Amino acid sequence: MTSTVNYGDKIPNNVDLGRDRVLQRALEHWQPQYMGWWSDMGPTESRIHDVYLRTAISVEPEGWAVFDYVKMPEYRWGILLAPPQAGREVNFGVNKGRPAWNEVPGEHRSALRRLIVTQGDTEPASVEQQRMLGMSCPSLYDLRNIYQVNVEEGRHLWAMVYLLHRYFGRDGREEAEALLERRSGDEDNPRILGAFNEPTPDWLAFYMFTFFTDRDGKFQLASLAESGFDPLARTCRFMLTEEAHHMFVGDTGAGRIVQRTAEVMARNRIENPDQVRDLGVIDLPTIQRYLNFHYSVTLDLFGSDVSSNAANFFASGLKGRYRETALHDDHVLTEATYAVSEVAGARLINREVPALSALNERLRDDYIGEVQAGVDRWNRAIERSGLPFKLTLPHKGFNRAIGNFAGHHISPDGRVLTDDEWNGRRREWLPSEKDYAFVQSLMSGRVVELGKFANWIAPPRTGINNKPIDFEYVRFN
Ligand code: BYC
Repeated sequence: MTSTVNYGDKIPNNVDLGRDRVLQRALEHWQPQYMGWWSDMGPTESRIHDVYLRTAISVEPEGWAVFDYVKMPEYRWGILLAPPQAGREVNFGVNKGRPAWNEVPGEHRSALRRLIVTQGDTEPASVEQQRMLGMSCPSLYDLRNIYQVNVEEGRHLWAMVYLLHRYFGRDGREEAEALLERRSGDEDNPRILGAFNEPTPDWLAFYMFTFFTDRDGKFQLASLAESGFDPLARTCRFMLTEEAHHMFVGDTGAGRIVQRTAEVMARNRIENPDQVRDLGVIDLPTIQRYLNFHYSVTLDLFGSDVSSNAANFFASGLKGRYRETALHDDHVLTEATYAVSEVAGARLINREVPALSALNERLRDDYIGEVQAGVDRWNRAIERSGLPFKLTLPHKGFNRAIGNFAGHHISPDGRVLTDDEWNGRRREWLPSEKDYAFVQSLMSGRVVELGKFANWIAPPRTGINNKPIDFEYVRFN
């Protein structure tokens, strides 16, 4: 394993792929299928654009990327693992203290494969969800960013497919093929997790998705980066370095929309959403409804509050907690408890359960802390404009389909509602067809003049890789 990536090979890699001819041939067989999937399901009408993209050339924390114009189908999707750490051990669960595994432990094979497949499935799903958005981009800068996110999600699929091919033999190869066959939103063969079957119909949805849902990616990858199965840990460690940019895109993208709306409202001294819409920007209540939707479907991605799967993943050393090794406890958790919320009649109550069974909930709580900080940043833009509006995260039971709140209606402020109360008010809280139609009416074509931005979004503070904001980030040829 080297830190520099071998770009001489058909499949760029730092895992010495050429030494294992059988594996190399299997992956080279999968490669054209992947290219077929990219051609069918990747960004529309983008084949001949030259896009100013970063490509990983090493896995060192400093200077791992080069920036250059690339046609996306020619992007060098590679297999990149962070360097091994000498003497690494399993750091949690019943196997704590044993050497980390470099091969799949037989008794954990199917659980591990399930985790890798679930992670892998989200990557192509997000590309499918976003494939139409290039046609309505608000600027060349934003277009380049979505394409960067898309090619890197493709690389993350490669990362999981490498693990499946290298460590799981024939069923791993079958799973790798199935990853290219499922389709986001398909009735017969959908993606595995709920949020990845929801449409991403416009750029506000895209930015909310990259802010909320990519951040689930961060927390899940960080937990898998603690895995006692070392190849998975090393793969996820490098994926996390790429993921940071995706969340930056969401955080700043949604932030720029909020900023633009707040500026227009303040300048024109208006607060009524209809008047705000008339000025061609997205009113704050609509932004709040999008936030409510993306936050709640993303909370579902953490799984059930009380989960024997999660307990098994942890006890067997396959999936840790967020920043497991930095936590100060026994890392075994057989004695500890954790509070989970549940619905008891018309009330919400807290119940202490064994901490091992509540690991999904704990990860969800860690995640909530971080998204709150992002929403606070957006609110500062509203405050700066002197407006009395505040974006808020709804209660974590709001609009949930997985876990203790599934089957109940919880208001954004955390009250248990009857069906009638919910049906009477859900349009206030979740985007309606009308909201989507309005947002999409603002995004009917793409804005591609150098340095120009659509009316509904503020320009970014700086460009990419120290380039100016009016740089030609995409050439259409
Ligand atoms: N929708 O005990 P349960 C990312 C299933 S995002 C549908 O509740 P468990 C990215 C569950 O699969 C990060 N089904 O949960 C972001 C299980 O089914 P099986 C992706 C759901 O197993 C943006 C059953 O319900 N990575 O990277 O403890 C762009 C009972 O399971 C859902 C991972 O998720 C749902 N929301 O935990 C691009 C990490 N939730 O197995 C990329 C790997 C649960 O009985 N996955 N179910 O058929 C995991 O760690 C776990 O599978 C989960 C679920 C946390 C997802």
